Amino acid sequence: MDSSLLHILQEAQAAMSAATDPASLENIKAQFLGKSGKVTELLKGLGQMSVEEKKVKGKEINDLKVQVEAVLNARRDALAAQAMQSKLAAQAIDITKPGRQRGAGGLHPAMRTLERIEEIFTSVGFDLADGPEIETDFHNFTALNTPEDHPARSMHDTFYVEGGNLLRTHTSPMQVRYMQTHEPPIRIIAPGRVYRVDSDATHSPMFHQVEGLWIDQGVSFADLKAVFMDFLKKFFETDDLTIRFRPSFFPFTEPSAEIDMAFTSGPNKGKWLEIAGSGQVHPNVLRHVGIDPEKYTGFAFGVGPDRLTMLRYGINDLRLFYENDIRFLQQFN
Ligand code: 2NM
Repeated sequence: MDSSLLHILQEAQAAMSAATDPASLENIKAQFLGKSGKVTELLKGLGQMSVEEKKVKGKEINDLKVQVEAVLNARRDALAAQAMQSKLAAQAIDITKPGRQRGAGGLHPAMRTLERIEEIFTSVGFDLADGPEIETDFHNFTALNTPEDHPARSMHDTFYVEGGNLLRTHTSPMQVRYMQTHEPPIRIIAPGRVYRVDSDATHSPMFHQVEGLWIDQGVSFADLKAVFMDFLKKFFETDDLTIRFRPSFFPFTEPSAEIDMAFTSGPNKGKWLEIAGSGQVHPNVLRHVGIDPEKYTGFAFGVGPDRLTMLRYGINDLRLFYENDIRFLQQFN
């Protein structure tokens, strides 16, 4: 190759290998192969040459063009490979690093207890009752034989909402609704949230209740005792417990009793714990829901599952239930 052509080729090689990005490479390409690039100008010059000269020079210039193009393509490929390399490096992941832990959620202990109680009672033939948390005065009080002047109806004890309605203070209104729409025999439990104007270290304005109800011909306190004992034994997974009834008063039952429980072995042996309220459903309650008290009797009970949860898991402060401290909650996953 003619030394001036060789010089152009070397020039092109130097310029192209100095190019560090595709845009400047394309600029350099134009300087050699563009409309008025150095190689293009040489090709244009062929027009003035004799046929003999054209043959020789034409081939040489064409060889130059092919080689400049080869240099260009090699550099293009190198720059593209470089770009891909740095893109891969930037996106590299270290597969030896530990994965991100995705904590699986779990049920709140209060809910676990509710579900446990539901499971125990439904397994012996009780149905689940449901109902609204905003209730009418009738379903929460009147139908439950609670007089107009009863202190539970006061603003100090009950959250009233617009339209004369209220936040249910117990789960009994669910049972009232169930009795209004079903004929005996009735065997239900009604779990849920209830609300009272009460807030201190041991009281939360919202807490949980589970009430049970059995109405049929000839249902008695003996049945209540059997059903409740069976429940407690299943709940605490032991036969080593005993219960006692203490006379009490509720507007919706007569007679009424508090149910205490004690373990007959273990560290808490002999300590009596108040566990539930109970009683024979008051005839006035049955009349309010259209059940004949001459034909049917029944018992009802109400337990505080939050209390049972504390006993079962050894939790000593009710406030832990509502603070949602992740360290507390994770223990129940
Ligand atoms: C308790 C204690 C005693 C009760 C009564 C009724 C109903 F609807 F049948 F009248 N439901 N729950 C009841 C009875 C609840 O909770 C401490």
